[in-house]
Amino acid sequence: MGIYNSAVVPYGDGFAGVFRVELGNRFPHLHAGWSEDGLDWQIEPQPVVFTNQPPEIGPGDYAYDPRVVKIEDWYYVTWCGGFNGPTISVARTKNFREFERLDNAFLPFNRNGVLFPRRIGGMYYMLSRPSDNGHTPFGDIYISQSPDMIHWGRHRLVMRKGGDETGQWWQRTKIGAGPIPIEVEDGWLMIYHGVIDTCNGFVYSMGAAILDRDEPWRTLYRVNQHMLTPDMPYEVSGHVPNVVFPCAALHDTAANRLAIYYGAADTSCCVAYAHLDEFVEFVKSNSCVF
Ligand code: BMA
Repeated sequence: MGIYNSAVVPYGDGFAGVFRVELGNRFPHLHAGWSEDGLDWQIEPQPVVFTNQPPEIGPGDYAYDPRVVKIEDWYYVTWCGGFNGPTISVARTKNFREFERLDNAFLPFNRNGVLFPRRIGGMYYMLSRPSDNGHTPFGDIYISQSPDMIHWGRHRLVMRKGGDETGQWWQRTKIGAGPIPIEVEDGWLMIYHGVIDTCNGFVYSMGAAILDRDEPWRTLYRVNQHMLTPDMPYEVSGHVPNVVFPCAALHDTAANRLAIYYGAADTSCCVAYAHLDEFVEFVKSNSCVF
């Protein structure tokens, strides 16, 4: 059993979220959840039911690693859905009770679809990682644009995984966008996961980059070391050991606060706190762009 790799947003006087829930058969589903303080969550016992389910876009039940963002009047949910293999599925809701599916954003195979919180130059933007059908070494982050949340194109490469030539072993196997990017003074703060393959399997850590505000395929800064790596007992042991997987971040610029929600060891949901300005400054002053 596990509830992990989940996404939360401010909602009403409290918070709402979409959670990856796995029971004993380990088949992942999305469940809505509610919280007054962002820490103590009531998770709906039944998975999200969509108000529409066009057969052409694949079943909605296979679903994992959700991200949630409010853009204009809607909360959009993106997740890794089953469409003859994993790709990025999309739905929208106003109340976290009724979810309307939109078309899948991309062809299979793709993972880690992460929307920007506002249009840029009139277009919606989404980060993603085209991939293959399994957990093989493959994966750089791309960005795509859409005028309507349905048709995605103008694809650009944002960041490649690290390797010997960069000295960035912690992110040498694959990288994937995490929380919804946060608009800061220097551009878009993009928190992401980076993976290394070791003799004992993959290790998932967290890093961050700053993307250009108007041309977000341009990376201005990219941290040259992991900022969170499996260390605590609940990160190094669980269903899948050695995984920290950030999927959401709440921030309060005026109060200089950042709360990063991440999955630990494919088992539980955790929160890490930072001062937003120190976090950004760390990325800027320990940067290697490649
Ligand atoms: C990734 C995704 C994540 C998971 C991670 C580690 O490819 O499947 O959901 O947390 O592997 O198992």
